[in-house]
Order: sequence, then structure tokens, then C-alpha cells
Amino acid sequence: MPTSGTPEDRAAAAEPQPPLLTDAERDTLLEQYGCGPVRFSGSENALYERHLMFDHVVDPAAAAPRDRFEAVARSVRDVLSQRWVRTQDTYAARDPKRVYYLSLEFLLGRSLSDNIGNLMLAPVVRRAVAAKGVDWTAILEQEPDAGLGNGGLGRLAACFIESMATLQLPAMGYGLRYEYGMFSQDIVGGWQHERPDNWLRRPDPWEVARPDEMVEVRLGCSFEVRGGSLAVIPGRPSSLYGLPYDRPVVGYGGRTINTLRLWAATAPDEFDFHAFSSGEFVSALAAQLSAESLTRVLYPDDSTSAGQGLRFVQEYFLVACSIADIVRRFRAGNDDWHTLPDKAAIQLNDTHPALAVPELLRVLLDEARLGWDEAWDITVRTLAYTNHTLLPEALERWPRQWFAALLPRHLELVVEIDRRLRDDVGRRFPGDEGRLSRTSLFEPGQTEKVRMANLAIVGSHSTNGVAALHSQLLRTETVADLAAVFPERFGNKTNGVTPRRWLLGANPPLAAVITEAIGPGWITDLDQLARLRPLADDAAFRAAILTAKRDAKQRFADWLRDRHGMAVDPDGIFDTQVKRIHEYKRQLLNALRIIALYQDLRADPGRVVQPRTFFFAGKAAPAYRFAKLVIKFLNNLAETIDADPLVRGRLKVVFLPDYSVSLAERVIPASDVSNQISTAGYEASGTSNMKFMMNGALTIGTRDGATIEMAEAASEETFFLFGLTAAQVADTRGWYNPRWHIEHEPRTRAVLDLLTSGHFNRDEAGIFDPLIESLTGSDHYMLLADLGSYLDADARLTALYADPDGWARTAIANIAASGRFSSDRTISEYATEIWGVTPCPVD
Ligand code: 26V
Repeated sequence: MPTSGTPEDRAAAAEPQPPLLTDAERDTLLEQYGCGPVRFSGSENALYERHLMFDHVVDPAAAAPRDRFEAVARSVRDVLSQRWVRTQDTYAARDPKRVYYLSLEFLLGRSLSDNIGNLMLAPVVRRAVAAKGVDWTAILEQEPDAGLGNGGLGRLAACFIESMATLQLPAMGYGLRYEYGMFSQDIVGGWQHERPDNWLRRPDPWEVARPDEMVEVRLGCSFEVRGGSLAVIPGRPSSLYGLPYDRPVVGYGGRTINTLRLWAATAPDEFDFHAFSSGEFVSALAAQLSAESLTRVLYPDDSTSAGQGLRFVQEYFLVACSIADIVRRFRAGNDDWHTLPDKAAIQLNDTHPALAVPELLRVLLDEARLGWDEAWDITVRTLAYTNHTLLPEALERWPRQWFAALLPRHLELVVEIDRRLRDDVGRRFPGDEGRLSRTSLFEPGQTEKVRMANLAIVGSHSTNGVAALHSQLLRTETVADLAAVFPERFGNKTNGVTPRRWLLGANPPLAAVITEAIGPGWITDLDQLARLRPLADDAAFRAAILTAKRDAKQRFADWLRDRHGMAVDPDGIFDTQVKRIHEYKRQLLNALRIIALYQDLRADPGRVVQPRTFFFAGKAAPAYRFAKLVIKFLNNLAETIDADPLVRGRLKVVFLPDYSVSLAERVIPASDVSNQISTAGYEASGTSNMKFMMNGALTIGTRDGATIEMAEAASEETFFLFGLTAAQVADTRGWYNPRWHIEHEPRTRAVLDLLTSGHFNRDEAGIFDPLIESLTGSDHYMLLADLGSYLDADARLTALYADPDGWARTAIANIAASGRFSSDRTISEYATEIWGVTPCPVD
């Protein structure tokens, strides 16, 4: 019997719960998936009840919501498992060239609803839920987010593997099975507090452990737990093991089911009997403890790569396990090593897995016994690299000594790669010493470092950025010297997002309106959204779009009330900025805008305006003090405005705690306005910008990342662009002075005055001084340079909102132009231009 849960849960549990899927329904589905019916005997033959009974050993009538979630998920897994096996068998039999996507992060979010959607089981589930009165939302809410990533880069990896499966590409993702994902964020007194995210506390129904495919990873040193932390013992080689856990990646339509393989670190099973018998029982166990702590936790800092030794070992561990696995799969069907680049394309998601360069080279030299030239050629032709940030502090540079201690053989190889690179550069640019030192894999200094971006570029055949501007800056500024050596390697692949999760799944009201208008073809061919363009002139369609947005806002407002006890007005403008808290993303600039609007309203208490709610959400790296102070400021701003009777009902600020994929799925469809306001040149691409666009929000933003291409696609008149361009930011840097703006712009001055007056920290004197000092000091990210034009753009935006017809037209123009930002398009480009892979349909 359940001992916890709400009274409603217990009441629902007391009702006999009929099965969600009957055998007949399952058989039809299995037939549809080409698997043929599988028969069970006995009366408990419905999948869902079988799982409750046999996996959970509970009376189905008395099942708690969590049991029900697991039983439903297991039922879905049953439906897909034969198809999953068949996909793998097809690849083994046809042996096509495959893609391997290596990433330290996969920010998957929840899987149940997505898998049901992609397997096209939604109508079956809907029918069963309606017939049996199950609280479906409660079941979905039981699934924890798989938060195995920090932000954009990790979520991109998740969208990409879904698109690869949908496009029927023979692909596989490789990552780490962190026991603790991205921390949970609590807001206490306005401050961020971090709580560990123990997402695997309960068994995860999607993963399948594969102990038979365990991989040994050899290291040049040992580790010992000393005083609670890991100490390195150089010169004493050791091994640990990678235990693979596979997760299904369901393509839309359920025809292809690829695999995401996540590695967990573990110590050898055998005890060190010597240590055991000599009475060192605890230290024998400690070996196990230290091995397993390697994949314990995701690093929650996405901007500083300094001083994280364990992170370096994590990166090597992912690389060593994955390369061994890829090579094993290759060797199963091929005996000629030279054909590896015809059979495998390995994509490196940022430099995090860049150790794949020396690792693959090592395998080809030391295991395959090839000569340097052929081994190097194979390595370069197999690997490709994507850069995701230009921020200098986020570019990985690992101390040479760490290589020496942990990976001495790899260091030898890196030294030799560097020697040959110097020869090459020296020949092509004689006498250019500056270029030699800038292109080198080694960065001199007190602690000599290995530049991982240079290693990735030199050791692969393709380097791409993630939006046109970003790729151009990467090539012409950040690594210009290397780009001059290998110009043919550089390209661009503008990011995309999966429309299955971000439109079909997240926004049922809008998806229904679109399907009603143009049929369901857009789900796998997002360019078809262009057919909505002419419907901007159709009053009924405009009304339907506005109604869908109003529905989505109402759903979100209801959720906010139920979940957080907060009241927001769905008839007002929902204006949103959700992303990691970073100085360059300029949440503080958004706050300055809100202060200006707040002052306008205070100055004119009688003015009737569109009520407006500003939503923020995002996590700060635990050690990033400035970003944490910005969170505190946003919360104080919210509180001050709430307490001010002069603006009540007209203006509200909400900081939504614990931003996650699931929260994004709620807030993005409900938003009217998307803020994409990074200092131009700093946001590599952005991907939430695309999600907002396809959900009918209008963008107010800078000319940065993919926002530039979005505005091009929809036409600039449908965007609210403002601020300095990347070129202007670069040109202004040398002489920029924020004080000029304070002195010459009354609105900017008024905002700074109110901030400095302590209006937002009445009982907390001085706490926001670092923010004020930053703004009035160097203002590195040039917030004050853009505040004036942000406010101008904002005025144009609110004027349009007052004209619902005009707004609907603009929203339709945006949705209709968002097709290019499907990750299906991005992945098709990678497939043809970088990987050379083609679909391998499973019949
Ligand atoms: C860096 C580090 C460095 C230290 C250890 C942990 C860690 C984790 C992640 C990162 C890199 C973060 C880079 C990133 O997320 N870039 C974002 O990538 C998105 C997908 O391409 C893109 O849309 C965003 O603009 C970009 O900021």
C-alpha cells in the first residue's frame, strides 16, 4: 500500500486501475513496428499491469504514482525494444558508415512523453487515459529530468541525437552516466542555493546496463582517497572500467531506434586480495570508491576550465571507453584499418572529448601497429570538431604535467604532433615566429598548457562554429593563424532544435492549429511551415494563433499557481529571458530595462498600459559570484515591484527557480517576447532563440549568434533588433566609457540613480555595489551602450502588442520562417558535408 502521496493520489490508487495498453493494442503496434505480436498467457497480460505486478510487486489497484510511471515507461520500452534490437541488427548486417557523437553532456530532460510521441502511441495513451481516468500529468511528473548538461551545448547534443534517429542515420551518442546531474537550484532570501541532483535515486526505466561490453581504461598513475579527496600517485599505472548503460533514442515514427551509450566508471570486480588479507580491507574498498567517484557528478561550471583535475580524467575516460567501443564495432566487420574513415565519423562536441585525437592515434600506432603517416591520416579523416564558445576563459587548456602523470604516452604523441605542425607552419610561413607560437599545441607560461582547441583543429578534418557570425569570428579572430594553415577545414553549421520536443510536444495548442492548417508534414519537414506565411492575411487563422498563445499562457499560469502559488495575468505580455546566468548574456541589462519601465509607471500612476510580466530563469555556476549576485538582484527587483502599490497590476517580475528542460518546455510556449540580448559577438548561436521563434514569440535582441539568421529568414521588420553590432563592439572596446552614457542619456542616468539610491536593497546596504561598480567602471559587456536602443526597441514592441492583428501577423511571419532552425536541417548538413553518411532505414 502506498504510504505517501497526496489524498488525491491515495484516492486514485484505491480505484481499480485498468491497464493503459491492452494486449490487442500492443499487438497492433508491434505489428506496425514490424515486430509481430508477442503473446503472454495468464490474466495479467496487459503490459502496464504486468510491470506493476512483476517489477514492482504491488497490487495494480494500489500503485503509487512513481510505480505507475515506471510501469508505463517499461511498457513503452517493451513496445520499442524489438525495434531497437532490429535497428542494431540492421546496422550490423549492412555495415554502413556510422556517426559517433562524443559529448561530455546530454541534457535530455524527460523521455516518457517524447518517446510516446515519437512512437506515435499518443492516441492510444490518450484513449486509455480518458477511458480509465488516470491522472496522466501526475504520472509524467514522476520522471526526473535527466539533467546531464549545463546548458546550450548539452541540450544541442540531445536535439541532435533525436534528429539523427528521425533522419534514420546510423548514429550513436557517447557520454557519461553522471550519478548527479546539474544541481537543483533553490532561491532562499533571493539567493541561489545549490542542492545535489540525485536523479538516479530510483531505478531509471530507460537505461539498460551492458556489463558484457565493459571496457578497461589504463592510466599512467593511481589515485588514492586521502582525507576525503583524490590524490594522484604518479608512476604507478592503474586501471578502471567503463560500464556502458544504453538508452533508446527514438526517431519520429519509431522506425529507427538508435542508442545513447553512457559510461559509468567502476573498479575491477575482483578484490585486491593481497590488500584484503594484509588487513587493508578499507583501502581495498577505497579503490572502488575512487573509481566510481569519477562519474559521480557533472561539472556545473560552463565558463571556467581552470584547476579541475577530475574533469580532465572524466574527459579521458569518455574518450578511452568510446574509442575502444567504436574500434571494437569496426573490427567486427573489417580487417583493414585503412577503411576506418569510410566506416566511422566521430564528431567532437567542443574540445571536451578532444583527447580522442591522441587516443585514436595511439590505438592505430600501438595496437594496429600502423606507421605514423597512415595512422595520422586515418585519425584526421575520422574526426571532426565543433566549437561552441569564443570566451577565452572557457577554452580548455590542460597543464602539461597532468598529461605527463596520467597519459604519458599521449603526451609523447602530442609532442610529436606539435613538432610536425611546427615543421609544416615553418615551411608555409617562413620566419613567422609569432604564428609558430600561436598555432602551437603548447602554451608557454609558468605552467605549460596544452591548447585543446588547437589539438582538435590540427587532428581533425573539419572545424565548425554553430552560427554564421560565430564561425566567421572563430576563423578570422580566435584561431585565425591556424585557419590560415588549414583554410579548407573551416565551415559553419548553424544550430537547430528538434520540433518534436519543442513544438509538437511542448505546445499542443499551437501544434494543433498548424496541423489543422497545413497537415502534419511539418513535423519531419519543418520548412513546410513556410506554407503558413500567406495565412497571415487570413483573419480566422490569426485569431486561431492568438487563441493558441492565450491557451498556452493560461496553462502556464495555472501551473505557476499550483506549483509555486504565484498569480500572473495571462492577458498581459509574457516577456521572458531564460538561460544560464552569465555576464555576457546580460540579464542585468534586462533588469535595467525593467527599472526604466518601472520608473515610467511610477511617474504616471494613472497611465493605462498593457500589464506585463517579466520572467527570468537560469542557474549560475556555484563559484560565479557576480552571476549569483545578479540572481539576488532579480529577486529583489521582483520583490520591490510587488510591494509597490504604484505599479501593482501593471508590472511584475518573476524569477522561476530551478531552470531545466522541463521548465523550458512550459515557459517557452507561453511567452510573447523572447529576450536574446547578449553583447554582440559573444553568444555563439543560442538555441532557445529558435524555440521561442517556432512557438510564436517575437524576439527583442541584439545582432548576435543565430538571432541574426533568424531575423534574415523572417525579415528584419518582424524582429526588434537593437544595440551595437559585433564589429562595433570590437571597434568601441579601446575607448568605451560607460560614464558617457550616464552623463548624456537621461533614462540611463535615472536608472543608475535609482539603483545607487538603494531602492532595491533597503535593508541590505551595499550588497549591489559590485553590480554598480561593474556598470560604472569598465562595463566590459557594454550594457550601458545598449540600454537606450533596447528601450527604443521595447517601445516599438509594446506598440505592436496593442494591435493584436499586427502582432498576430508578425508572429505568423516568425513561425513560418522558423523551418530552417530545425535540427533536422542542421544534421542533414553535418551528414552530407562533414560525415559522409546516408540514411540506413530499418525495415
Ligand atoms: C565549458 C566548460 C569548461 C569547464 C568545464 C565544464 C564546461 C562545460 C561546458 C563548457 C562550454 C559551454 C559552451 C556552450 O554551452 N556553448 C553554447 O553552445 C550552444 C550550442 O552550440 C550555443 O547555442 C550557445 O550560444 C553557446 O553558448
